[in-house]
Amino acid sequence: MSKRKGKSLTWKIIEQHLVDGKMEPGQEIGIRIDQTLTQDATGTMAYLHFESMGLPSVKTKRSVSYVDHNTLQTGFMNADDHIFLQTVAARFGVYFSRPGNGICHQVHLERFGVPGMTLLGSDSHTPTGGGIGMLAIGAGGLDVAVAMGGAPFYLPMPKIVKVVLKGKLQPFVSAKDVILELLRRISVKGGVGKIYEYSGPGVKTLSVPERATITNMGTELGATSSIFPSDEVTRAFLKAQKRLKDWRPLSADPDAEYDEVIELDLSTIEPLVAQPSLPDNVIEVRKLKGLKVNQVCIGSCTNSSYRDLMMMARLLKGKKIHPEVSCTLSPGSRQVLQNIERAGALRWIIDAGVRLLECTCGPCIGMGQTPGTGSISVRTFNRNFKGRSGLKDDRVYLASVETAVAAAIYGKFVDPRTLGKAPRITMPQVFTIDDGMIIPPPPPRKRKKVKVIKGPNIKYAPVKEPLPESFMVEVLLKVGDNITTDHIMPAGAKILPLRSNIPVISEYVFSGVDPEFSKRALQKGGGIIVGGENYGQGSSREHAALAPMYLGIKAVLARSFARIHWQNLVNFGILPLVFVDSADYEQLKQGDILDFSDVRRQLLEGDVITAKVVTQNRTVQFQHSLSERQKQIILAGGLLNYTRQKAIK
Ligand code: MIC
Ligand code: SF4
Repeated sequence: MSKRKGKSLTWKIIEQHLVDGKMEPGQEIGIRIDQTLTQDATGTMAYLHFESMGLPSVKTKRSVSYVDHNTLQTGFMNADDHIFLQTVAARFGVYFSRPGNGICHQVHLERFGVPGMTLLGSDSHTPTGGGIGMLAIGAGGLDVAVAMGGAPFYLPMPKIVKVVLKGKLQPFVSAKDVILELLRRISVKGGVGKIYEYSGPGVKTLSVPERATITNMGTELGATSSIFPSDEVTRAFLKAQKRLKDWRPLSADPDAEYDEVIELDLSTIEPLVAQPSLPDNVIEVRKLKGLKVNQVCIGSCTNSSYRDLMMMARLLKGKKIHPEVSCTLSPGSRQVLQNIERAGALRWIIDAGVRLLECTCGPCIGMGQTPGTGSISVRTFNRNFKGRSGLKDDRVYLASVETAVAAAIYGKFVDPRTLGKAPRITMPQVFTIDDGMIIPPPPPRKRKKVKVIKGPNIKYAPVKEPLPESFMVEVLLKVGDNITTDHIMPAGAKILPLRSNIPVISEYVFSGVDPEFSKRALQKGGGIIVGGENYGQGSSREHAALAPMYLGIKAVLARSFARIHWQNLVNFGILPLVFVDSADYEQLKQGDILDFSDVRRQLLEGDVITAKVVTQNRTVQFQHSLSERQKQIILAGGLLNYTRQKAIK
């Protein structure tokens, strides 16, 4: 640690929050968490976990519960979740942002985020907070519950990458294109185990919402987080939010050392788009010129800030949406909507023929607006994983607001630079602020009296047995590279309402890949899954570990894992193992039987676990990178058991 000369901003924040471990890349560290956020789809489980810890109140500086993912209310389940979340928040001292108030990341940035603080959120796009200089990290609901209880959050010390921004973006090129350019270079798995820290003269040319677009989509690089310094631009943003007292200047030392350095000249970036069906499948918009577009969706936590919707409105002023395009808008927050309305810009959007949706995630998580068969959808979102839109063979392109609006007007891909003079968007000196849809918790002495209301759909998480000495299991499914949590545990209008009910939601595990999977798992009394590279990328949903655990999955054997999912597997007692020889991945097939004997001892003694493939009469070796603490979690059958055992001791 002391070998470093100057310190990066990330280093400084981690150092100030360090409670356990050494800050050496890859080593497990524990950090104190100042703030937490949850959203409804992961929050119900998180608060059930918290409730089972028996604490009277959260111990963080600030915890906020948002309802933004599932607001369709097609059945009673959804409304039941909302009332549970509202009452449980009041009971335990959590702020509650009501359905319709906006997407968690956008609202948190506006109303709660504080530069230099740590934020842990049960949503993978929590790094949006890095746009104002927070160290903001996504995790599973159980990790967030533990942090709400005041315990540290454990993670491998990331490598810190300096991204030096030079120059200035050209007209019609925006922050979305910056992160798409990085995705093109680094890929959806290139950022695993890293934090991207932005610096250089280009930083000051970007507004807070633009910075937040970049840190938000750093998640698509697989990164642990992304962060910008807190400077005069941050100050102006917080001042306009009437939160000047929360501002403090933060930056890296001039001679700070980094593990890697990347340079990006903003002036050379052109309008880009991610083609189906991964965010790193990036190409220049001009190369798609003329390709017919049927649907355009503007919104999501990536691109629905004041800056983005003012840009949308200005580009649409006096124009009409193409008659063969369905164009929707889901504003990032009620504050954004109120402010574009006050600025007179909402009417240009309405006049153009845009379909107005709620201030929620909406189509981004498959809650409506499923595209038609064979059609092309252009979205300002951050993920275009196959099937996420609700259509199995969807063709979803990710683009900036500028590119998406151009497509909405012309009904086809058009390089936005051909649209004429680019509007210049300036941020308001003071936003219209109305926190009427944020309910603060009652004072501590009144909290005990709050009755937590739980409808019939709300069920506690099942708990696993400790890891047995030995087990013999069948490969229930073999999948390829870049399997997302949307493959493992799909979301969308049908399945999201089941997030508080593990026995029922587990029927849908891998349903889009192999509809027989969950039935087979139950019939066989469990088994294992074989995966390729970057297994479990995408969402933080712990249901992608919890539901397989319920089905009896004992281990996942993969070529590599995405960070949050790996951590969720450990939390729920599923062994995440990596092939020592990747040729073994090729040879294993569905139906093979593996004998893991003496696995508890093997786990304790080293980093390698050997199993016998009974059906092929040979052995295979796997590596794990579990810390001593994580080994104990796996042995205990998951973090809940481990925490209980520790408490008893
Ligand atoms: C997503 O974008 O996939 C989600 C829905 O926001 C998830 C959280 C969830 O599955 O509830 C995420 O990004 O973590
Ligand atoms: Fe919501 Fe989409 Fe953002 Fe996830 S990525 S939090 S679903 S808007």
